Amino acid sequence: MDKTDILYSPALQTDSPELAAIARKVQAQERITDEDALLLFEKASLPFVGALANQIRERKHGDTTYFNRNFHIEPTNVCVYSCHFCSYSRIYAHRDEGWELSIEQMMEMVKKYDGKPVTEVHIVGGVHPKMNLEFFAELLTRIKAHRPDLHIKGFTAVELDYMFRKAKKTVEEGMQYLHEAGLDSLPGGGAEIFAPEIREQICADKIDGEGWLNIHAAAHKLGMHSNATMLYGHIENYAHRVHHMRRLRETQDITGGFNTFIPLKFRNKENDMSHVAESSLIEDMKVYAIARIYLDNFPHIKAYWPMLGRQNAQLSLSFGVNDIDGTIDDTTRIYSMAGSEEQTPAMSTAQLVTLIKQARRKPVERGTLYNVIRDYSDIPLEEIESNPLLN
Ligand code: V47
Ligand code: SF4
Repeated sequence: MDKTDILYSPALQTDSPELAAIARKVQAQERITDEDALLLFEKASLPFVGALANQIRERKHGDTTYFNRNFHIEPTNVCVYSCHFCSYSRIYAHRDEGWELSIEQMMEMVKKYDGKPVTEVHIVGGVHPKMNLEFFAELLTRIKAHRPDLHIKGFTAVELDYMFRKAKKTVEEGMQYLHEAGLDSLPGGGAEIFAPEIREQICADKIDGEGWLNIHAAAHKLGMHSNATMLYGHIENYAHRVHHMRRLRETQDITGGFNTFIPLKFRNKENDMSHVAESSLIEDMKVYAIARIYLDNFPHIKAYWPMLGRQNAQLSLSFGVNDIDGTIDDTTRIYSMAGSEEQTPAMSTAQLVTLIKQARRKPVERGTLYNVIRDYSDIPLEEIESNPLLN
């Protein structure tokens, strides 16, 4: 082998034969096992996993880093569930602290973006006992009638499970109904950690891990795509993280419908788990890198910058990440309430493009399904800033 091969790089030098074997597997584009992933969490250094993840990212995407232009609608923060990590929901009994938007109010939000070059609306919120399947189907129909080109990515499996059960529909029937009303794809929320022993302690009353996977598989069967998240850095251990990713990888082998994996760092402000310390930046970067190495059948790994902060999101591009979500304005409250770096998350296209270019990557605006909308590499910053269709 040529001495310039990545296997000879200082980052990959190790005394551990097991780690060296994992590096060779990655080099040979072979799938790593659960034991390998566990070993990476336990024993590998950050440079080691970073070098491997970076190689995979480069192989899959070259220098392209994706972002999209979207806006969020959060119909309510009232929720029948009581996940201990959640800083966002207000239980139904305390409705006065919560908000509930009417269809008219949500349509006003959609209309605010008339003429603006957003391609996606992301709809996600608490599980309100009165906002039922018909209510959301009407919302979807109204949005599509107003703006047919807007991709609607909406509702976590947690919200869908509640809606379908209340409407006495099977998962397949409920999904078909919403899809026909205009739902295009599903976001990745609600996955948390699939392992029952952890789920019981952090979010006992909502849909379990297998139910979550089942809802996504049903969407995939209809030709819809979806994302997957993992809430990490609280009371789970490495084996729980590997189990979570294994169930995703197995499901993806069957359906092929997942687009993106989004690790979500647990933030500890103003929730029942405030006593749990947050993970270190080194741990965060290891999670991105190991996810990139293990999830060989997931096309994309996304860093959700409002949660991680823009500085660390930029750093994550060196640890396997090839997508940094979008130009969110002030329409999302979930993260600022949980103590994320970004109290009022908002970034213009020019700012996102700058962030990606500083990392020496190619900024590409994508649609929800990773169709290329525009390559920003050669567009001067002044032109982006002065053209409302670009910024
Ligand atoms: O499922 C709640 C998480 C998720 C906290 O698919 C918390 O493109 C950290 O899934 N600390 C919802 N995380 C958000 C979500 C998402 C976000 C952006 C893009 C996409 C996508 C999906 O937020 C919940 C939960 O895991 N969350 N509280 C907290 N204290
Ligand atoms: Fe409700 Fe979602 Fe918060 Fe859980 S994480 S309490 S389901 S809003």
